[in-house]
Amino acid sequence: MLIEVLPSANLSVLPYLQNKIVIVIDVLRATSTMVTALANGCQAIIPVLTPEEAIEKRLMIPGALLGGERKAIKIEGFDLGNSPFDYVPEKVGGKRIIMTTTNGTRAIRAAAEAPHVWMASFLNLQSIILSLYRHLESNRNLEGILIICAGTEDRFDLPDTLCAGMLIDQLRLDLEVNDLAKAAMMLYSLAKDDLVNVIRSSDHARRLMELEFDRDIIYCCTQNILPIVPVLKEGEIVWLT
Ligand code: 3SL
Ligand code: MG
Repeated sequence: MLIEVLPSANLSVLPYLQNKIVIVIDVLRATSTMVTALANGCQAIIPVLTPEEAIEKRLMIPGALLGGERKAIKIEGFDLGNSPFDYVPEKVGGKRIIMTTTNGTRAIRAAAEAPHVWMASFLNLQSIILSLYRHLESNRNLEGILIICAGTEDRFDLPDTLCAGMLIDQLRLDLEVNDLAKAAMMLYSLAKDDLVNVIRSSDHARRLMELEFDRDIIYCCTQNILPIVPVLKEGEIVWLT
């Protein structure tokens, strides 16, 4: 099985999508927050590119909440930011959320043409792995797995790459990997015994700590606590069934 990792997402991912299962990772914080929202009873998340698109979409979905960030801060007039702690059951239970973030939702939208798009984070990695085994078994036409790290504004992002490395490290499949997949595994094996501190030292985590989002980082580094695989289905992110 071919497994490739891309360092960031924009429309340049398009040539890689055919016959692939795509896994989008934005550890800090979009995919971690999405998994949390679904675990807390949110009905669906609709990823959009801009705050304006979000506001326009809400006109067609009465009762939907607006969520997301720019420069890590909640967008003015939105109901929720991009902290997983915003997405508590009392706020998101039974709701659809229209969400826009700087990197995560952009990566998901860039991947939308792929036949299968899933969202991963440390929180749900074990469920991703178990679902991959089942899915590959029943979809023999798939040619490989493409992991798209959301990256940070088109640049390499250490937390996303470490999560990709852990995913590949724990996949018990006969794998052919690209160079970044190899590098991700190497980085993960160097960092795994001190993962939280390595992630706290990354560029984006330092920025989040300046904004007092330290507990978000610790939460987003927690492994395998949410048994959920979010999947993009007709433009909405829902549980894989
Ligand atoms: O870029 C994104 O999608 C965000 O998750 C970034 S932040 O952690 O909210 O700054
Ligand atoms: Mg990120």
